[in-house]
Amino acid sequence: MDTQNRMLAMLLRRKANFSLEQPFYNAQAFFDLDMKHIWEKGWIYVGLTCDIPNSGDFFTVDIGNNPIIVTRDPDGSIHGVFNTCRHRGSKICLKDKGNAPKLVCPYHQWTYNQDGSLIFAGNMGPEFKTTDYKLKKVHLEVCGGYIFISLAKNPPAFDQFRKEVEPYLAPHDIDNSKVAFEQTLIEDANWKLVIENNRECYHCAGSHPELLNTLAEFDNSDDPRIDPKYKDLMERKAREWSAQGLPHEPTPANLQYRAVRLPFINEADSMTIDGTPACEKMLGNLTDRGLGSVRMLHLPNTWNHLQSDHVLAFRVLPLGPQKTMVTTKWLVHKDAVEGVDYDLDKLTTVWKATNEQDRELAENNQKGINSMAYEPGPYSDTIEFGVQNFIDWYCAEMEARILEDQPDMK
Ligand code: 3BY
Ligand code: FES
Ligand code: FE
Repeated sequence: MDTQNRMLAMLLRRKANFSLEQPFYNAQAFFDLDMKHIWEKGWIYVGLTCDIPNSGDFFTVDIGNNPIIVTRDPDGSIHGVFNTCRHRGSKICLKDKGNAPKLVCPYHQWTYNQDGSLIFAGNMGPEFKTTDYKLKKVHLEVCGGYIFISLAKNPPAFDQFRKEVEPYLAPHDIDNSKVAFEQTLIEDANWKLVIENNRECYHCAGSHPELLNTLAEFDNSDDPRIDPKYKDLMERKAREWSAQGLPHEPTPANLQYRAVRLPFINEADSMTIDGTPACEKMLGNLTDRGLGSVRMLHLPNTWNHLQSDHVLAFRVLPLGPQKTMVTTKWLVHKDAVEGVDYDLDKLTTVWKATNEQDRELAENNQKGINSMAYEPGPYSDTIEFGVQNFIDWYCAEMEARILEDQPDMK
């Protein structure tokens, strides 16, 4: 049986609300199918508009074997192109980020504009037409400062996500923010274990003392653990936020994405050790410090906390069946000055600690799953519904796309 059929059989016999069978988490062949059906077809969060504020700024990102360049052109537009030269295929940009007035291939110096048009190719003869050799473009969309790309020929719709989620992001004005700090962790765990771990706070009490100074463990008003004190706080904050025109109710039920604004506990304004703001200058035109955070999720690869003084943006990229890159960015207002308006230690302590703790949890999860003793185990209905939602989304995507690929199986 080929791998697609093997995976399909496992998807069809899957026990609802149980973790997946072992190969989903550790086999190269299943990882290759994830790359093909999820990562090369859907919308993937790659970076932020404030990563490339100026003309000629670029960053690069690899979606599996596909190196990509995201650039800003002199008109201010953002483009995504494959980082593969149209001459003999060399990778063009070798740096993670930078500024370059033109994209020059290091091999034979074919030279491209930010939008991928070829403007110079030496010694190619009189018949050669530069217009025949543009860099291949990827689909690119921006929502509230978040840049998403799709490598698909015909990507899924993006508009509904933008329409529902942008109003939650807009007040935090990511366009006018800057990256104060960036951290990349390479975790020895399958990307789905990294996301599963993020989708529940069952593990928070046991592992995240710093985070739990401020974060409410629940992100849903019908969570049975919610105490009356937090319910009152939610109601009071909801009134305040509505009065300011800030959306806060959860976006309509949808397995792939979600936005909601929720208050912090302990009167906290920001996810710092003591709950006081990490940055004196607030984002955008915000004036109220007590905005809790907008929790924004877009599967397969980003979750976020947008607060009054800083934004935390997380990006997950798969490197191998048991290797995942997790990049965290801490954003503050672009005019905030380090050492005056914010202190890097204060800004980053909580999530540096949390990320380390989560890395260890995901890696331990992977090690246990690799054992011959592993078998799928049950998710809690009351406290791991976020994991159930993610796994349901993943399984539905994989099933649909395998069937699309093999129409005779329908
Ligand atoms: O992203 C968060 O804030 C938390 C951490 C653990 C669960 N998740 C909802
Ligand atoms: Fe790029 Fe030759 S491969 S110029
Ligand atoms: Fe965690």
